[in-house]
Amino acid sequence: MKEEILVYFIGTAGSGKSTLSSNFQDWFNLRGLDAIIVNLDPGAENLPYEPDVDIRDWISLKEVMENYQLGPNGAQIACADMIALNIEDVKKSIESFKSDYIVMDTPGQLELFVFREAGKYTVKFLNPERSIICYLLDPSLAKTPSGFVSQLLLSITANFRLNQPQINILSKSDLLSEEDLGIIKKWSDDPDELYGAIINEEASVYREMNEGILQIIKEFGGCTGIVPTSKKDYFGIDDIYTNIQIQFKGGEDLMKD
Ligand SMILES: Nc1nc2c(ncn2[C@@H]2O[C@H](COP(=O)(O)OP(=O)(O)OP(=O)(O)O)[C@@H](O)[C@H]2O)c(=O)[nH]1
Ligand SMILES: [Mg+2]
Repeated sequence: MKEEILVYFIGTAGSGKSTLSSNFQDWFNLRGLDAIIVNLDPGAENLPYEPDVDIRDWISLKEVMENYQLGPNGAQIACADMIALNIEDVKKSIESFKSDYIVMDTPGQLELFVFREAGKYTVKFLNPERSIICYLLDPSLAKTPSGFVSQLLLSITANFRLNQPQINILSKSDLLSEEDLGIIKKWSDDPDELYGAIINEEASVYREMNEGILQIIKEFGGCTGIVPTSKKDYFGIDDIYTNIQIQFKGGEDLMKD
């Protein structure tokens, strides 16, 4: 494979993966950089972009529902597993573009990609040396201390499963008030602030559990450096780009090539 970088957008359903994937590609193209988008969601109905490589060319959620007499959830699981069966063709198709950046838009339900073997297999098969995970935290789930911590734990789980460099992103940040955004930033900069907020929110019987969980978040860096993004004015995409450059190019800027 060419020395490309694969950027996987992962997050809970509706967290903004497809929109950010699309804006990410546009941002690159506006700067004269090359980026293609791969849609890995067999159940996607209305994508905000035209995929360059599309898993729906190989797998159809509707057909799987009909052929195997499955409901939508069972069919999603079967489809997620089928991605692994078609990954060789997907790889060939990606390679044919010879692109520098490959944006990977993953299925709506996080667990399909993170918990099932097919997701891990996909990352390993395509290019594990040149892959980075962008984990999207949904602001509607991250506004309370316990909601924020739950999102960080999911992010750490994704990191544990996929074992790739990872950036935490606070998507749709335009939906947060200045005050809420400030509070979330404070929590993400200082685990002790987060601990204080959690203790205030939850009954003290959970104190030990809270301490244990916060310790995990501290140890695995789950809290640090969350990048806010928004679909408005490509907000935050330059920060994602800088993080990726630091990871793979030691900070060297592709745009200066
Ligand atoms: N205000 C605002 N809305 C956003 C932003 N990004 C996405 N949305 C909206 O959030 C909804 C879900 O966005 P998607 O990009 O489809 O999210 P997704 O994670 O791909 O969703 P699934 O694949 O269905 O899980 C859509 O209505 C988007 O328009 C944002 O930055 N700001
Ligand atoms: Mg999507």
